Amino acid sequence: MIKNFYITTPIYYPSAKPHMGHAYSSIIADFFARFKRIQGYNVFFLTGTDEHGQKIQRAAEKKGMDPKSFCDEISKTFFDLSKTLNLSNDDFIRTTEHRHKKSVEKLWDILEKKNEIYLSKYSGWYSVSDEAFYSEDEIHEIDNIKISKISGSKVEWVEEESFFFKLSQWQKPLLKFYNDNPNFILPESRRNEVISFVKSGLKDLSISRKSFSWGIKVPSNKDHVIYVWLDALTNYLSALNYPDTNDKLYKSYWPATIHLIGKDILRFHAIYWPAFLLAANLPPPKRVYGHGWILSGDEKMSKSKGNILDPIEIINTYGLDPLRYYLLKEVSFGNDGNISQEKLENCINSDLANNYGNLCQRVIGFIEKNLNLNVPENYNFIDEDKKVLDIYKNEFDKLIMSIDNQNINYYLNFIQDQLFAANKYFNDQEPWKKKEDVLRLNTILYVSLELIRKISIMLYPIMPDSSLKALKIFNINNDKININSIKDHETLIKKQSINKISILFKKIEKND
Ligand code: ME8
Repeated sequence: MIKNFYITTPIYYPSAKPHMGHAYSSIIADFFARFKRIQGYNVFFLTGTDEHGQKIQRAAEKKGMDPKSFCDEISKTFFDLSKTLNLSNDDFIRTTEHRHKKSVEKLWDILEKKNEIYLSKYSGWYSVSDEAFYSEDEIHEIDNIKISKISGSKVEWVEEESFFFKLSQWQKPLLKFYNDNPNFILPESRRNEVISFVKSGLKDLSISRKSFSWGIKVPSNKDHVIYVWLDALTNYLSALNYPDTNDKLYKSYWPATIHLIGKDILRFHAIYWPAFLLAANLPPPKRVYGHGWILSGDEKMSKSKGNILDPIEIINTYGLDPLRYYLLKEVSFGNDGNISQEKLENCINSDLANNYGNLCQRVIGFIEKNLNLNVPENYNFIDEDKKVLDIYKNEFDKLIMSIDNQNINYYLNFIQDQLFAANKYFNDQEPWKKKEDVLRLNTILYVSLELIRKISIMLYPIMPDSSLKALKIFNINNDKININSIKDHETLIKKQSINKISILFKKIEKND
């Protein structure tokens, strides 16, 4: 069985510095990438920045900078954020790179040769903020300003010569593709939205602009720049060294396993992208998952709305791993989610400091005092022990399936339940009262150690640093983490020494 897994985030516009919404998509993608790695897959995880188009050109002009220097500056803040978030991405692509230009030009060339492109004139509405064309019925007027009903952003009238992609011809093949690949668009509600949009009819798509210059030139007509979405979507191929389809990366990882995106850019990924690829005779990605929005109050958190929670500030105050855990747990994945500093603090205190941190401290502290930091030398599991240990084996297939269906909340609920169960086990078994019964005492401690090991492995994709700190107890490092090993509960070698653990999460003092 081929065990390759290719996951991507959207490539972000470096029009302003990153915010929590960007951090959210990236952290989720990192979670899946890390999980699949510890499941033994070869993983390629891609993120980057989308640097061409009118939106960026205007943002640069506003700052009085040339677009390339402007992109260099802001793309770096996204690159730096990828480090701050501890992303395990294998590449960071910028669409101003030569390797990307080559790839876009080739794709254009193929589409042109296959007669999928023609020259005509575009007249209609365009949102620079979304870099999207909207039809008359997708527009309304508020206070004399024309606004997209879909995104709420301002639109302007565009009339210019343009190349078109024959999208209308792809309506039927796309519907067939959705039908043959029922899990191509997830969650299901988004799939239904897309299908009904496609069923309502597709118009040919304008894929070049003439009135500005910041972009990749159409190879056969240098007066035009390629529409930024055709340019941007191709990043998923450029990073695999397309057009060299014999390249090892391309061969191993295309078609992508999953493009993880926000629901705002579903149309581009679920309609235009597979249409371009089918037209170029390339296989479309296997899945596009459109997650919900991080809200601030009732509104989408966004640069243009100015209601941004700065991930860097939050990380400086609370640390990275708590933020990663909180975002994954708090938002019902696929839906919109409201986050707040107060709920983050409660989550740190209850789940992380009280449940996980405390379990590690208590068990290791007890073993330090009573067994001189050694794995017990004998044990004999009774039913109560097997009950807390076996659940990992019994639930394992469901856990893997939950990940493969992007059911993050199932996975997190399981961890929360098992943290609770492990603490309860240690309390109920009262090892401090069993000092006379050495076999029972040893068994309780052995089980507790195994539970810490299992839970810490499960937490690795969510909180890599904290998990590794905990796994140091057992000298398990990055390369040795294997999710399959949570099924096992006799992995610890008797009498082997274990390491102490420092405080994992500090409790937040609350005034009320
Ligand atoms: O759309 N909640 O870039 P972008 C959750 N360059 N996720 C959010 C979010 C929020 N409030 N705000 C942004 C673009 N995101 C294009 C993409 S891909 C070929 C080109 C996340 O900088 C979410 O993933 O506007 C959303 O789809 C993406 O950032 C948009 O980032």
